[in-house]
Amino acid sequence: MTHHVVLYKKLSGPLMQRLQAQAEVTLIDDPKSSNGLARLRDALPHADALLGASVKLDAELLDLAPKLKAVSSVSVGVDNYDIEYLTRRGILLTNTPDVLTETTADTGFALIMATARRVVELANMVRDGQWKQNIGPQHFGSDVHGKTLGIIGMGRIGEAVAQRGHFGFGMPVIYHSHSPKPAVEARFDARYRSLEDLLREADFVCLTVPLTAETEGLIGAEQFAQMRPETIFINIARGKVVDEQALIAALQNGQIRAAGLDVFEQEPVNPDSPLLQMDNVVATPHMGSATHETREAMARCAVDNLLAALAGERPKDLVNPAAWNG
Ligand code: 8YV
Repeated sequence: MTHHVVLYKKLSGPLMQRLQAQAEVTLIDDPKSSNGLARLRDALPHADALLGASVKLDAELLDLAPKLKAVSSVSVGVDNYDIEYLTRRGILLTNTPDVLTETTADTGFALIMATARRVVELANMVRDGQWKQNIGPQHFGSDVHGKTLGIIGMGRIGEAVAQRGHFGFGMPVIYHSHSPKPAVEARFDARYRSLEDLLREADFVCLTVPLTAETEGLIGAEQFAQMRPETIFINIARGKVVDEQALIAALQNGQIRAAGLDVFEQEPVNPDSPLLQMDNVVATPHMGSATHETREAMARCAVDNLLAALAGERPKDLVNPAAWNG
């Protein structure tokens, strides 16, 4: 039997050919446009499997897909999926957890460095022909080496950020997570802290938690008030983990020094957002895993997961094992 796969994210030529050799493939390459969404809805009744990312697949949409057996996400985050609904229907959900860890942690440190040393602001000054004399205190940034790195969320990406801080920049590492992680403490000389204590102590606060009902709005006005005026806030998790209006106020009131943000409550971020008007904010377009190598590795992993599921095999990166009845 030939399976019908609906793609809502483009694949490279070799991966597309590999998939087309084993399934009938429909590509919706602009699922967020009204036309693309309409074409996705039209394709769902025939779909045995979906592959893509960055589109919310809720129950209303998936009710249109009675044949669906698997959803393969090209992401580590699974906040775009109703996992209970998928599991109830016996639909396998897979993601791409390991292949993007190092690249996303690199992005975290890119934001730490760019924000602390004011790289974007000063590079723009040079580009704009405004470098007229030796730079002075009004242009100075903050040191990164030796400063205290506070990581909220100690999963794969949090550990990779800790590794960079400890071994690369000689930073004392403190962290907050569901529970203490002795192995992480041994590897990086890291210390567990309550969220409040971490916010009070860290020079850099780096968010790496997944977006869940528990973490949505985790960092709001109360948490920013616990930080120090010299604290730099980094978000490589999800925008909705942060109360964005509280972040804007904290930056405007000098409660924190600066912010490096790769994710936002609404993406793409509103061009009129006050966050984009502040020199002490480095804003990037959800580029955490966005390198040629890593995105191809993610897509390859997603195709592997999807083909395994369609072949009746347990996929490597199964998010909802309760849906597996193999
Ligand atoms: C995006 C990410 O998924 O993996 C995640 O959870 O946030 C990113 O890698 C990616 O932009 C979609 O391919």
